[in-house]
Amino acid sequence: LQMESLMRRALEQKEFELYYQPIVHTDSGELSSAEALLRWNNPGLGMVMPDRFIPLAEETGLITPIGEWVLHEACHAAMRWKKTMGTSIGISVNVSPRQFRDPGFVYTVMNALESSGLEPHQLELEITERLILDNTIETADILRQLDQSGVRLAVDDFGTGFSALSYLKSYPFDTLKVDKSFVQDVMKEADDAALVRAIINMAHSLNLQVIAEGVEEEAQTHFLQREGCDYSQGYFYSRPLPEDDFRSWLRSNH
Ligand code: G
Ligand code: G
Ligand code: MN
Ligand code: NA
Repeated sequence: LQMESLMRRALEQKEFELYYQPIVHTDSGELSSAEALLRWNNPGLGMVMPDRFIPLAEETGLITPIGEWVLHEACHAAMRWKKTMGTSIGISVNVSPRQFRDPGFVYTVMNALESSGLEPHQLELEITERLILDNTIETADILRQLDQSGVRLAVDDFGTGFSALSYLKSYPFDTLKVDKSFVQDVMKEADDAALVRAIINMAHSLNLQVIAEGVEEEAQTHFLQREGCDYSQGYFYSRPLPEDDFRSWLRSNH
């Protein structure tokens, strides 16, 4: 209960902050985009990680205004980088189920794009399988509206849900993010290597791009290069960073 009342005031107290984690081309290691990851700096609680407060934000409905702030902040950050560094960097934003189902969600996305000036294809929304597999008409309709606006759509944590693979055929996704639990053991477990290889091949035959998450070791990058994985993300390249540190990372990697 205390956490809930603190969260209610967190937006106006400006206690939320976005960290950014690079997503690179697997072949070259060059930056492609960044995933925005939410942090809550509360004077009493310290730095709170999203696993601890997103579930409560979902239950209370606070995820709607918080998610709106995240979308605006992320789109504006991508425009700042474009203006100061001259390079176009895509931005990925996590969307949780309750936020996605809010009647104003599509409008909120369009509004974040318009007020920042970011082009729709520079924004990728990450959605979990859990949400997709609800399989309602509303889900299909919202995904279609987002797709038609030019925004990119990614399946997050792919492989950890109850994958009814048929949704990949009927819904307008652009990207699969292979869950880190598979990537972490590709050099140790033949089964995980086989699964990652199969996911990459399946994705490519469906015209989807693949991002490997949780890449921590150089050997994993060689495996992913051999298997033709398009993009990679993980501590091997960089941890999620506050914006200033992300900019420094950008400067030293260009
Ligand atoms: O680094 P990490 O601890 O940031 O993220 C933990 C989890 O929180 C991930 O599953 C991630 O998808 C989720 N998450 C991070 N930022 C956001 C956000 O802005 N919105 C939502 N809905 N989930 C987020
Ligand atoms: O669920 P989602 O994929 O959005 O969340 C990404 C989560 O993975 C965040 O908590 C982020 O901090 C974490 N993460 C990013 N790179 C790595 C990595 O290389 N290893 C591990 N263990 N976690 C990572
Ligand atoms: Mn994600
Ligand atoms: Na993920």
